[in-house]
Amino acid sequence: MSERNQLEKLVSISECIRSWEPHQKKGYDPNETRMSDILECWTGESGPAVGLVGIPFDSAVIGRKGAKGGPKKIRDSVRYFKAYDWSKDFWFGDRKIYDFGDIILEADSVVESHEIISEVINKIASRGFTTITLGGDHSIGYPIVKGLKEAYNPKKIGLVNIDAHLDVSEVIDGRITSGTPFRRILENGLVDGRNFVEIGIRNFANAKIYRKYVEDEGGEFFTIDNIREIGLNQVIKNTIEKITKGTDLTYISIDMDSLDQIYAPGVSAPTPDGLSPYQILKVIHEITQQTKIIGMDIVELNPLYDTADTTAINAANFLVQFVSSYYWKNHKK
Ligand SMILES: [Mn+2]
Repeated sequence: MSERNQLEKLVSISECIRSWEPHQKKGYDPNETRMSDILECWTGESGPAVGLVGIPFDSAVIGRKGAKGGPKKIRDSVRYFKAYDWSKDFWFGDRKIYDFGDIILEADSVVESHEIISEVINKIASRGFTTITLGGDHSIGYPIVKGLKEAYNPKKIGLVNIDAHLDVSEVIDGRITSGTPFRRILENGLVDGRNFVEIGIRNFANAKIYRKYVEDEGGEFFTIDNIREIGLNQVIKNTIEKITKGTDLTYISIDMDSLDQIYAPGVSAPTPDGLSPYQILKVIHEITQQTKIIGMDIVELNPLYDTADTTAINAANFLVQFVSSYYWKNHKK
C-alpha cells in the first residue's frame, strides 16, 4: 500500500487536483518560478519540508458562514506570487510545498470532525512536515494544536494567535465555536498560558471576563493601540520572549479578521482599525527566523464576502511569506 493510501485510509483526504490556466502553468516563462509551480501534490515524500492541508469546515463559525471555501481560494491565489524573495535576494523555486489536499469532513458533530483533524495533523507532522493548514473557521485551532502536541510530545509548544478576538470563550451547553479554540488549548494543557500571546486584539470586540481569563492564565495580548504605543518591533520582541520561555517549539495561528477590514472584507467577523499586511508579514518572518516553528494556520477567510479576492490574496501572501522564511532559515544553516 502506498504511503498516500495509508494516510487516506486513516482519514478522508480529497484528491489533490490542480487546474491552472495555460499562462499559469510551469514553463510558460522559464525564467521565473511561480508559487503555483512549487505547490505539488504529496505522493508519499517525507520532510523536512512544508506540508499543506486544507480544512473546508465552517460548522462552528460565529458570524457569517462561508469559510469552508477558504482552502480553495487561498490555493488559487498563490498563482499571483513568485518563488523569489526580493527582500533577501532568495530564490526558492527548487523547494516544494507538498499539498495533502483537503480533509473532507462529513460528520455533523464538531467533536468528531475535530478528532479527525487532530489525527491528520499528527500524521503529517510525524512525517517531518512543518504544517500549513488552511481553514475553515477558527474552531480548528484546537484540533490542529492537539495533533501537533501529540506528534511532538513531550516537547512544549509556545503559541501566537494573530486575531481581532481573544477566542477564549467558554464552551456553554456543549457549543464549541470559532470563539472557543484557545481556551480549550489552555484548559487541556496543550500550551501553558504563560507561553500564549495574542496580537491584534480590537477595542470593541471582546468581553471583560475573557480578558481576565487570559491574564489569569498568565497569557499576554497586544491590542492595536499597544502596537501604536510601543511599536511593532517591541511587540515582536516581547512575544518571542514569552513563547520561547521554557518551550521547545512554536506555532502561529492567523485569523484573517486580524487584518483591518479594508484589507480583509472577506472574513466571518469583520472589524475596522486592525493590522496591516506588513505587520503580519513581519511577525511571521521574525518568529520563523528566531524560533523553532512547527506550523502555521490561516483561518476565517470567507470568499462569499470577499471583494476582488483582496482577502484571499492577502492570505496567500502570508502563506508565501511563511514558506520563504522557513526555507531561508534552513538555507542559511
Ligand atoms: Mn479567531
